[in-house]
Amino acid sequence: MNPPTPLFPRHRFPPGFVWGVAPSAFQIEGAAEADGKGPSIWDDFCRRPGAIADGSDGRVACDHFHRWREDLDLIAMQGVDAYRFSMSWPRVQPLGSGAFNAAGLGFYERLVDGLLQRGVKPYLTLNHWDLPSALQAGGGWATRDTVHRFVDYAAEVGRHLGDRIAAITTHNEPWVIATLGHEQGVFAPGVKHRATAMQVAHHLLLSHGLALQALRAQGTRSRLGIVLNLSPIGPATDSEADRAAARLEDGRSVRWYMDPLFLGRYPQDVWQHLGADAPQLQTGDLEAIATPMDFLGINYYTRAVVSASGPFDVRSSGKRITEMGWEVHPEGLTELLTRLHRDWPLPPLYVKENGAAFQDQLVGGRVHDVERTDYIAAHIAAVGEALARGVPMAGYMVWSLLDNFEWASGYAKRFGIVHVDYASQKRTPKDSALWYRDFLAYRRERIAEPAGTPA
Ligand code: IFM
Repeated sequence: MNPPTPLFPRHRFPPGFVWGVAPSAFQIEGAAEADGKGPSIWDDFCRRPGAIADGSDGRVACDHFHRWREDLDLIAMQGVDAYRFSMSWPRVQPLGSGAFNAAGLGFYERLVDGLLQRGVKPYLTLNHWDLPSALQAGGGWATRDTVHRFVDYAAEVGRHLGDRIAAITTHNEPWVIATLGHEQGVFAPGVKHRATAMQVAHHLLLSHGLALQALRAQGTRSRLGIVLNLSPIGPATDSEADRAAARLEDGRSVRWYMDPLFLGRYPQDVWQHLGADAPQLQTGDLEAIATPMDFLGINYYTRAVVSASGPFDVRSSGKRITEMGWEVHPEGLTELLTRLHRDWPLPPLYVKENGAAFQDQLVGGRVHDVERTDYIAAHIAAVGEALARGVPMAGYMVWSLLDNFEWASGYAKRFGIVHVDYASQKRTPKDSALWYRDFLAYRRERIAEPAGTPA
């Protein structure tokens, strides 16, 4: 007998609410050197001994570069409105400056046209971390030159695809690039230097604002925005030390990004805390960063609990913990969305990533991933709750369509709603994929019902 599946969340979602699925280029494409693609900092980082838990890399990944038609059929079968994917910058501009690669751009043109033919809206991310290695050799995101290279890249992509893309995200999770990549050094490019990390964060935000201006100057029809990974951050205890530590962490990971994007300034308390590690700004930077957006994307996986005395043991919460060691805490998503709506003047909000890694068993052609299905159902309900509280939610996307390369964790952590057998590249929709498909079909039926029918 199959395990029980969770009920469909019965919250009201507005007409036009966008349901989707998302992966990113480096995590699924493979074909690391095909058709003139240049290397990225993640190709380089994977070669560092010990950088990736299972010693793997993105050379083949899910071989999506060759199997994209099959993958688009899977997406269409899910019945989603939108597919969020990222473009590999070194695939379309191998050195990150100078000549663009027609073959690389052609791949994404075929992908976008294939989505549109299947009735799925393309949601493109320009930077999901795989910076061209040649730019890193010149200093990468720590240099102002990379800001201008990114704006040129964004403008070229806009010229090729701006007429067919529903939404363009500049950067995915700038906090991860700055903090994990340049302060903790656990992600590419593996730098450990706080002042560099803060300069990187500033350049990412600046390049976002300038890219929006360049795309708007072209008259793009795409909606424009950025995607931040945010969590509600609370103290482990009520002590003043824990509360101060939580405030600072909130400042560094939430307000450091939200304040300049929506208020045109950096948070004073964090700036003071950074001292000499605060970034160098030029006149006009803050105005550029605060260029109005059409949407804000949020990636949510868990809450953060901060203790002044060291890492907090999430297992003490008694909640389910995912394979990433992250506590399952859907209430935190409602809390986060409500707080964002309260504290900043926001455009429509999307959850652009939400999902979980669990240990899956493929048995008899099925994966009964009850925990992942429960996780997704509970987080969709949390978005519904935020809507009921007046938060302008416009969409929700599951991370991820396919099992894929989970960065420093390699292939051991599986986030997909579709199982991938990496040896054969066979795709098998898990029970969570079937549940999500049925939920979306049920939603469409409800929308077709006469107004006034109880949800
Ligand atoms: O796989 C990542 C993704 O690339 C960015 N957001 C978090 C996901 C899970 O760790």
